[in-house]
Amino acid sequence: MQVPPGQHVLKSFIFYSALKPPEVDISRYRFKVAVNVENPRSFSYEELISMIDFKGKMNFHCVTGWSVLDLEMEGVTFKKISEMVKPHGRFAYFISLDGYTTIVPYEDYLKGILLLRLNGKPLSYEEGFPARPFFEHLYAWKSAKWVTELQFFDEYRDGYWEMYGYHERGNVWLEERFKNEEARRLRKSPM
Ligand SMILES: Nc1nc2c(c(=O)[nH]1)N[C@H]1C(S)=C(S)[C@@H](COP(=O)(O)O)O[C@H]1N2
Ligand SMILES: [Mo]
Repeated sequence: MQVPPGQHVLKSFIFYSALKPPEVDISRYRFKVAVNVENPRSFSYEELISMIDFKGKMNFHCVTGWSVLDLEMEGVTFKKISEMVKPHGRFAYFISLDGYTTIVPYEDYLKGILLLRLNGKPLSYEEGFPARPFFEHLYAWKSAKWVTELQFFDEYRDGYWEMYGYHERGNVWLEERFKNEEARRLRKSPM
């Protein structure tokens, strides 16, 4: 089965931006990985591009019920980034240039990539240029556009949508959309 339960397929993305879209100055852009790691690093866009070690087709699933299939993605595996920085923590926490945040359990984070190129081209601005994390098995709110920092923590903390009741992990096959029934009723949408 290719499409997870409760999802329908669209031909292209619906662009979302919960916060004011940020300014991106690529010459100053850094992807910083420095909290709770043995080797703090701050990568420029060029460095990230030179580190690309994944290319393949993946599917994209928004928790509101739409999916886009067979997207050709290129990026740096978080496995590789972890080998470089040597993190300590049970959760990966992402921070974007617009202030958007999200959290991913460490074992799920290790299955993902820092997405840099989509369908043969760099991400467009609307798609989150220069980079966004991507996890095929998690809902797309975990894919923070315009990401600029990755931190590690032992303690769970909410990111932007998790604060409104969306799930700590968000596995698409287990339909982990909301933390619990109360969160489902109180949910803030659209997202
Ligand atoms: N910075 C930022 N990243 C974000 C969001 C957002 O509002 N701001 N929305 C999330 C949600 S809910 C989804 S479904 C996808 C949408 O990606 P798209 O705009 O490329 O379709 O981005 C995710 N990443
Ligand atoms: Mo979404």
